[in-house]
Amino acid sequence: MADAFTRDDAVVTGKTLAEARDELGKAEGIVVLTGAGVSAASGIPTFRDAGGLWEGEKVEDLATPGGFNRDPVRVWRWYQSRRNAIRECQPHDAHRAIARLTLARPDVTVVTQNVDGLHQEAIRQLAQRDSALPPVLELHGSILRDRCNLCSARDDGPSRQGANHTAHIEDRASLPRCARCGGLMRPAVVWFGETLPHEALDTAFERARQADVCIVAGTSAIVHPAASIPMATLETGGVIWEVNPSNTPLSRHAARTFRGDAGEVLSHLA
Ligand code: BV8
Ligand code: ZN
Repeated sequence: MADAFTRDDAVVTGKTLAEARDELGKAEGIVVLTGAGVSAASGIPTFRDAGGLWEGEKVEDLATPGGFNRDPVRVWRWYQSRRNAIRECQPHDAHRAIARLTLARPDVTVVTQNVDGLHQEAIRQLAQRDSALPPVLELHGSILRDRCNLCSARDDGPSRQGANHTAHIEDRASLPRCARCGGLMRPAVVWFGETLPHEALDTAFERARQADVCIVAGTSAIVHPAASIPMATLETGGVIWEVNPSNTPLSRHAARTFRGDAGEVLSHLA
């Protein structure tokens, strides 16, 4: 058992981890809601931390339909550089711990705001041969897939490689077009002001209402409706556990707070 590892204002000790693991063993229904912090160790920058993806950028230029309509070349180049970087990344301890948990327990639901596909990759890598893979609810879509901005036709491309628009996007002429309607293709992610995939969102809230524990790992918890999901667990008598080196708007609702790295903490919990 690891000794205490300290982060800033709080100490996560072996004792609290053992108690928490014990409580998790008794829990019925667990939801794990993740954000960019669980992929940080895989080398994918978060959005709002120092040096993050949005540093020096304006969100409305890069992650809104208006930004895309105004300058699709700029948006595509930003997403393409993220997609190319993500292709080189592997799941890390946090993804693996969550994969172990959901592979071991059918009552564990993985809900992510991340678009990097690393939870699914960790599950694929750890699952027994030809066993059914537990689903990951992707609330904000996937950067590895494209869809048509007009008719929503999808281009899933080979899974990890992502859609095949690897041709470098120089100008409007090189923008990927829909084979069906000729409209502009776009990354299959959810931008601000766009609704989330209904089925994933409804299932996430339903599982959260049924869960005894909602573990919230690696998210600043300011984007809604994702950040409201843990509250559904609280409102139906469950508890929230937060895994994050920093404070978030959910911290005051958390029954257990692990001020540490998601990989370290979750590896001890799962
Ligand atoms: C919606 C695109 C209905 C994909 C993203 C006014 C007008 C319109 C809408 C709104 C409005 N006011 C509010 C809204 C709702 C809006 C919203 O919530 N805005 C907020 C910012 C105020 N939400 C929406 O628009 C959503 N849609 O509501 O539809 C609707 C329709 C029409 C009109 C109104 C409503 C759509 C939300 C999805 C937006 N898309 N990105 C992409 O490019 O990736 S959101 C973006 O933020 C990312 O997708 C990411 O998933 C999300 C959350 O970020 P985090 O993952 O939390 O990352 P962050 O960097 O913030 O934090 C990292 C955390 O990790 C930190 O806490 C850090 O401490 C921690 N950490 C770091 N290292 C570690 C760690 N933790 C553990 N271990 C470590 N090692
Ligand atoms: Zn189309």
